[in-house]
Amino acid sequence: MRINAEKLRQDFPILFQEVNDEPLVYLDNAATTQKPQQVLDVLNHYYHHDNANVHRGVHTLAERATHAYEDAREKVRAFIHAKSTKEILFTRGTTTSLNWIAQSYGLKNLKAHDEILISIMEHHSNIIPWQQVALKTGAKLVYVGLTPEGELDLADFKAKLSTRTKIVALTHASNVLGVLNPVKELAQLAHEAGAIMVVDGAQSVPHLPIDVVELDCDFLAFSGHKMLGPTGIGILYGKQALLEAMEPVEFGGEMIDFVHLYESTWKELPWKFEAGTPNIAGGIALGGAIDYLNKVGMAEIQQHEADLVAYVLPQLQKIPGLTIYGPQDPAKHTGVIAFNLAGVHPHDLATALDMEGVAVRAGHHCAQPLLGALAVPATARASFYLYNTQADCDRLIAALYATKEFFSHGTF
Ligand code: 7TS
Repeated sequence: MRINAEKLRQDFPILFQEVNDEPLVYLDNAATTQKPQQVLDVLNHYYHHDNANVHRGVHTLAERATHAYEDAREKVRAFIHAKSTKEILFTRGTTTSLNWIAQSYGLKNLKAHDEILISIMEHHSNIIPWQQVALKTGAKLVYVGLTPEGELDLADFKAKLSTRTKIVALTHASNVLGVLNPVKELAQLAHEAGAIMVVDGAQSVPHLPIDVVELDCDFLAFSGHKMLGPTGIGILYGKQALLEAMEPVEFGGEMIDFVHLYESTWKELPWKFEAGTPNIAGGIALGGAIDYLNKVGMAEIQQHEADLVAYVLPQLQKIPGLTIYGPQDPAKHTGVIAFNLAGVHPHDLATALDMEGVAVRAGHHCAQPLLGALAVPATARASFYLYNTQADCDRLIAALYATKEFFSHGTF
């Protein structure tokens, strides 16, 4: 069944506003997504009825809050098909999740001359934590490059993967190129080489069905705010055996079993990693976001975005002077499309589109090594989600022609 995006849009109150006297078209979903009324209601309900600290009180509100928070963890588990809630850690977001892996697993398991294999298309959040670990351990950071089409170069990956490789850390979907990397196949190759497989799922988990058992990744990081949930909440999935053997990154309240004067013991998984009062409302609302996504259907969301790309990409390709980065075949492109218009700085382009009510991002998209490889300082980027429609695509195309016209003739 195809998604009825016109109907879904009604659930997102923020979309119904004018920006610069034009109805808003929100195409910055790779940065963050909007929240449906159902998620706002969950947040509101929690603070109106159940607010209390979790895991410590015996009073009714504390029990309700704890139950709702742990219920949300179970929803996350089911959503990515993890085997146990012990494998689901609440974090602040993808960035925190990746830092935890680097600081806990990385620092403990890497030594000088070991290699960490990442790719040139990584977000800074999947680069800098590894740089830091490499600096501290003497391990070496190795980059996989791109094919001329802008996809991950599998031959280069295979050439650089060796018995020295201890960690492979790759994004599932690029936040610039709009490509999906074959992480299942890559995980298998990583395992054959004796490495673990870390997947940055920030741009994939919100957009397609995910099964961590099938992917056989060792860790998966993603953010709630990119999948209709609030900011400040995210997930680190890790295989239980790995997490059991790892030390927490943060210490303090909540995560302890018993505190002696000079040493302490930790709670069991997943709580041993979760020091301090967590983002309770955020976790519960992420559960609400998952309920919403499940109701729409992840396969349906993936299909909807593919339909939008099949509709809009050929139209973008027809605009003279417009360069699109990543694969040119709509079937290979996710709902993230980065582009530049000849003679117009991407920031000016994004500002001009905003004048038409169309919100896109411009900049380096926290992927400076990638932009270096593409030899551009910045790009504009449109990114789609379940509430975007063909009418939104039409508005983007019309706004691009209007911008082109303005910059060539000075008549906006
Ligand atoms: N990894 C990828 C692939 C991302 O796209 C992002 C955020 C992150 C990690 C970090 O996520 P966070 O929630 O911890 O910030 N990407 C973007 C973007 O493309 N525009 O703004 C944020």
